[in-house]
Amino acid sequence: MIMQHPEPLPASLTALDRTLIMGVINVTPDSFSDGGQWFSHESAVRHGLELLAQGADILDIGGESTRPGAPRVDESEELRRVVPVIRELAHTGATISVDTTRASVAQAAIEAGAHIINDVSGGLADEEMVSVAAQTGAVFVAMHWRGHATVMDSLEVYDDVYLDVRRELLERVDHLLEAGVNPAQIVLDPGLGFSKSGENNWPLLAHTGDLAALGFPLLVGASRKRFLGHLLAGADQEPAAPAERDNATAAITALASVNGAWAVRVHNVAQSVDALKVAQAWRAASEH
Ligand code: PMM
Repeated sequence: MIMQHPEPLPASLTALDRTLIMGVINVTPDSFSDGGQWFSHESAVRHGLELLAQGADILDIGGESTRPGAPRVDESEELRRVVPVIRELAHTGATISVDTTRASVAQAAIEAGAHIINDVSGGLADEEMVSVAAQTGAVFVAMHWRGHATVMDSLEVYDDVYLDVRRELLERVDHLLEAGVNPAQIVLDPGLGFSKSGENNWPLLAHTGDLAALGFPLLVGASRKRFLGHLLAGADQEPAAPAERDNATAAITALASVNGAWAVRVHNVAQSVDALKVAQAWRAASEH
């Protein structure tokens, strides 16, 4: 028996008058941008509290690295990493998202207090996932995905990256609706960096407004990704290190917001809070 989440998503998360910030907590030893930093239970919880204090609206907690080439983690290890952290942070009243492609982990996370299933595979990796989404009523982030981290770099072939991603996202929507998921539960995400070469990411960002206009809230996850490292490469062509990509990430936060993104998924929450203040002031002035 799958548990229905006892509380609906807070109204502040469904109002679309401002872009929300999803702060990332990777409870992993090997994520590309912050691997190992929040691997212990205590450091993950402490980091979650810091992100909330900085202004995060949602905490996204994941136990499996999606870094290109990363090996898969056992289900029991993934559960051990994320469930206690979710339970403790959910107790503070925070809105929690679980970053997982496994139905069993999504279900356990919801039982521990999570409101949102953030499935980078959009329901493709585990055929049980769509039933968990349908039966729990949790918000479901369907990200554009073509394969696990071990193979994803070999799958970056597109005729037109925007049209192909758009079509494949709408196929996920059809599948979710057929499985009984309520359209109000669905959030879409273009999956920046997942089976996308550096240049594939920019047309997707440039089409943020069109993707947001599909009728589902749009989540944008550009934070610290490789394509930003390449953009910021110095004269020696060495990509900028992940922690040096936060200013560029904040610029994307502002631009994604003025183009209608529902939320941005970021590591550095404080910088994106400032970027969103700029975007909000800009939008407010253009409405007069
Ligand atoms: N990117 C990563 C992990 N999870 N989830 C969503 N919805 N969108 C993303 O773009 C996304 C994600 C990879 O980044 P990380 O390893 O720094 O968490």
